Amino acid sequence: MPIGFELTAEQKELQALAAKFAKEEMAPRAAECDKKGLFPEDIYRRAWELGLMNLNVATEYGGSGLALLDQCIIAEELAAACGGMTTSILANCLALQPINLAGTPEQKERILKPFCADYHLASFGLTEPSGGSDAAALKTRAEKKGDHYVLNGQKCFITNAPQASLFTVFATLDPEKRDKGITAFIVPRDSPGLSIGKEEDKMGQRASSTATVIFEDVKVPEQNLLGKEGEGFRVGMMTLDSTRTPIGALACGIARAALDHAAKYSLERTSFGKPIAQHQAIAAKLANMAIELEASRLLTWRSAWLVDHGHRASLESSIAKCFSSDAAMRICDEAIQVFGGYGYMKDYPVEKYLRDAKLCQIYEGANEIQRQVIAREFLRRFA
Ligand code: COS
Repeated sequence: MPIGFELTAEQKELQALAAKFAKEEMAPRAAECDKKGLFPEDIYRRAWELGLMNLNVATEYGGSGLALLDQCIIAEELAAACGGMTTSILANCLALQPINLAGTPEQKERILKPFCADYHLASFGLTEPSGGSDAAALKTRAEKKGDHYVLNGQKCFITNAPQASLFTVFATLDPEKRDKGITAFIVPRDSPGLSIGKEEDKMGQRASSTATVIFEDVKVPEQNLLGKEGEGFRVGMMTLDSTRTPIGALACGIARAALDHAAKYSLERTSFGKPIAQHQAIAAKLANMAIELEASRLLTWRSAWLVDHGHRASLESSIAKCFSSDAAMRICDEAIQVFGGYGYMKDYPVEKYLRDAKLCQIYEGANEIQRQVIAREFLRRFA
């Protein structure tokens, strides 16, 4: 198949739909939600109504059934309006991907169908207070007791946890076995013993909610085991292989918004008798920002293309996520610099972009972990 960069008519339609929703409904609320740490549930419900929420769930189960490239196109448009809202909208894709990958047809019918038929949020429970990077060392315990499992432990920094009605949870049947003991479960919010702990007060992405989830003797019926016992780590890693790429796209959206604002400002603001865009120092900054954004988008789209064409893309998804989020930080930083003192003030949106972009370097695997994955995958070629 030839390589091409022309979007199809359907992709252009999706892009236009996401851009319109982002511009007309998300953007006007972004500053207030950021300032007050509000969770705009009406916006998330509207995203669901428009088919912009359960993007990766097959249409037969009520999702949008979109390819990863389509998801990336949407993620960039939404994130150009608000990174935090986009994280909350995309969190369902992360939480539901383990079910897409390892769920039986019966589980998909029973769980995904009613979930997607109405507005619901789901959360992905992997990270724990003792650490998120060494995922194989997680401590949440699962014990088999007759026809069910009992979960005990805590998950932290869980996106949308306070509002979620469904959790995909990773727990260990035997910590000695590290990754081979980890097992994935589907856990409804109303399971006795499941409670939501402290909600975090974050630096950025404040329109999304983040909280601890506590499991105290939570009974999970056998029917909610995802895949087989001991397969959870692989399911988790395969999930992240496809969900890290849209984080690259989310970072592109934030960076694009920062660059657009900086470019417009540089044409309006004058110093030494001309627009600052005509000073080489500023023009070079804008050029570097544009170069980095273009490279980020290309890496993201290529990674998505690989996944859509059935290739394992652990290397490429880590590269896309890592490069795009690092680039977004540099682009947002330079956008503030172009604005000078005004960029540091909350009257302009660029300081928010920097705070929002920061999280992209941390969640879905810190960039230090991405570099570890990249080095390992790359070195494998020489072993
Ligand atoms: N796809 C399929 N299988 C994978 C895989 C992938 N992407 N990554 C690892 N595996 C398999 C390995 O092949 C290995 O299986 P075998 O023993 O049968 O060969 C097994 O899983 C263990 O893998 P590995 O030895 O690489 O595990 P490590 O403990 O060294 O951990 C990292 C690897 C660091 C990559 C993992 O812990 C990680 O990604 N951590 C970050 C977690 C994260 O992103 N958290 C954020 C949560 S969402 S906000």
